[in-house]
Amino acid sequence: MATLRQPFNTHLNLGNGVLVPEGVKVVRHLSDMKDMYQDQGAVQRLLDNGDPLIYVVYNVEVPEEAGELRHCTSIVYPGRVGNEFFMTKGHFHSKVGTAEIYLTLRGRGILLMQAQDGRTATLDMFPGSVSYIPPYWAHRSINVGPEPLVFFAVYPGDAGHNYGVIEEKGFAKVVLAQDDAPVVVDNPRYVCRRT
Ligand code: S6P
Ligand code: ZN
Repeated sequence: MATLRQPFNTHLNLGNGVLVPEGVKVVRHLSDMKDMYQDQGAVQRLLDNGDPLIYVVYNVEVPEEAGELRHCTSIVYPGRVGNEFFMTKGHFHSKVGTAEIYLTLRGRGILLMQAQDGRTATLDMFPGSVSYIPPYWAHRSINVGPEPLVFFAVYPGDAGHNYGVIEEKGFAKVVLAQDDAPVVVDNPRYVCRRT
């Protein structure tokens, strides 16, 4: 029989998303994902001016094993690279047939998803939205508002993360600011080929 582990609480600050204990913190600056943005001139200007913080993830320490439920909060800061909103890198799960739930606590976002055949979908993220990402969809969170976008996520312990496909091909859509409002448009740099 598997080892019986002790139940435990984590405190989630519903205002800013910070967990206590903090768990494993992942920090992403623009330099960690600079090739993912459209406007490389804007990327360079921001890098020259100090490499902005784009997002932070606080991961509760749970084994990455079948039967477990990994959970974490993500905080995507407000800002733009040119006219493209700050966003997460985005990924498929390594075990691609695993789902995920996002509960948004603060801010406004767009959850951009893409299936392996290139189909895309979006959901609005707002305080109280519970977004279901079914199996087989890559997912990226985009902050389209003026304050931090904060959301809590739960996913299977053995899901894993596959960043390679998105790093190589991008998403078929990008979210840009037009007169300050977010618009979802075709990505001119999308590498159109099946995974
Ligand atoms: C994990 C879940 C989120 C993201 C986080 C950062 O499966 O989808 O916790 O990891 O929002 O995004 P990314 O694409 O850099 O992992
Ligand atoms: Zn995920």
